[in-house]
Amino acid sequence: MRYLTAGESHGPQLTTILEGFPAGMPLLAEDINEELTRRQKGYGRGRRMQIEKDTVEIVAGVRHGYTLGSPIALVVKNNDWKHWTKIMGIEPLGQDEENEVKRKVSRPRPGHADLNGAIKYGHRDMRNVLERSSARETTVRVAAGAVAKKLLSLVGIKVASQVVEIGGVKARVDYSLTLDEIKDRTENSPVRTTDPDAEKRMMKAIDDAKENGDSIGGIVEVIVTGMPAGVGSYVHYDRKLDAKLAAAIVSINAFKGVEFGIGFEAARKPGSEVHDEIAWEKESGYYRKSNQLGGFEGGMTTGMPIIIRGVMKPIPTLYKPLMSVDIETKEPFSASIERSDSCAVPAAAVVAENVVAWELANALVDQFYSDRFETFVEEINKQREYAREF
Ligand code: EPS
Repeated sequence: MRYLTAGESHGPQLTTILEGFPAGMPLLAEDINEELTRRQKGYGRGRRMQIEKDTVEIVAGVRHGYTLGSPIALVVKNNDWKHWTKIMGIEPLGQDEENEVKRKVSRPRPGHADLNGAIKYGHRDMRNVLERSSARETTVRVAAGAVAKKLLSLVGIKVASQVVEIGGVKARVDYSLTLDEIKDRTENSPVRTTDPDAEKRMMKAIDDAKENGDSIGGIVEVIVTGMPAGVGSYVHYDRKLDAKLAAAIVSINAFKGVEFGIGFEAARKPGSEVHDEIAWEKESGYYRKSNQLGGFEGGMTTGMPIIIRGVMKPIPTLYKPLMSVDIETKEPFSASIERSDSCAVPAAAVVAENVVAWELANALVDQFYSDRFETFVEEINKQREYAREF
């Protein structure tokens, strides 16, 4: 499967086209809207989220509630567009209009794509860069992921996430919680954590950052249960599923690193304390006695829960100015902005869930391909049976 997205942050709409879903899969706009709403929540977002009420329009590939096997096209309108029709207009500007267009950006923000993007594409107005590099784009990545998540749910695969750290405040992560318990707790937490004590301290850290005109980052964890064993491959670098997931996580705006299971902690432990012992029982087949490797060995799923963590740096658009250089005058200046999020880690957890869902659905469709959804499901169930008895 593949998908592309298009759209500028303050342009008329965001668009995505998804290709490769089998025909006959049930799909409703509300499956997607649920994820879009989840992404918009979260303590620490700025004023833009009060303007947008993201809802999807399915404009191709679905008829009477089922996928057709043709490309699926999704559109999310930007409510903020009405304030930007002149600045972000599609048509060429008249001679006298050029000076009128405000919000030309010649001052790159440290940590953003602004300066490098301007150098690469030759944009003297860095708005041409920031409009597309904005994390607004994650809206349609979530929409695409929501369709993938629907596919996963129909074959018994569940995806959840939790925020495990914000601005240096660590949550106590309880691995005895079921996936449904994690979902319940995080849906009711403004910072999407399962630890009520850390929740208060995380919110305080966000308040402090906001008061200081600063921003803070954090760590999100995605947990997936129900993936059959043996998905992905060890035979080539570009078929390793954990590698694809790592790329998907780091491709989310502001994400800088990724870990599976105990992750970087593996560097500090001997092999006997890292690797998960293998066992078998009649009911469930092979399993691991622990899950330190987070569901992957050799680029393939083990059938154990997948556990991935991603680290998000603090958002670089700061009220507190950092020094930079104006590209017109080459003079130093201290950057100031009009609006920003002080923390988007809770929203990023939802984005992470959905980009992970895409990669997993993609891997399943790759491996158990059928043009018809019904036979695709049968193939996956056969694989589960086969792996159990193997
Ligand atoms: C973003 C800047 C802010 C965020 C935006 C991402 O937007 P604006 O410049 O309009 O204030 O609100 O996030 C979203 C709009 C969103 O939907 O998540 C940026 O520069 O990355």
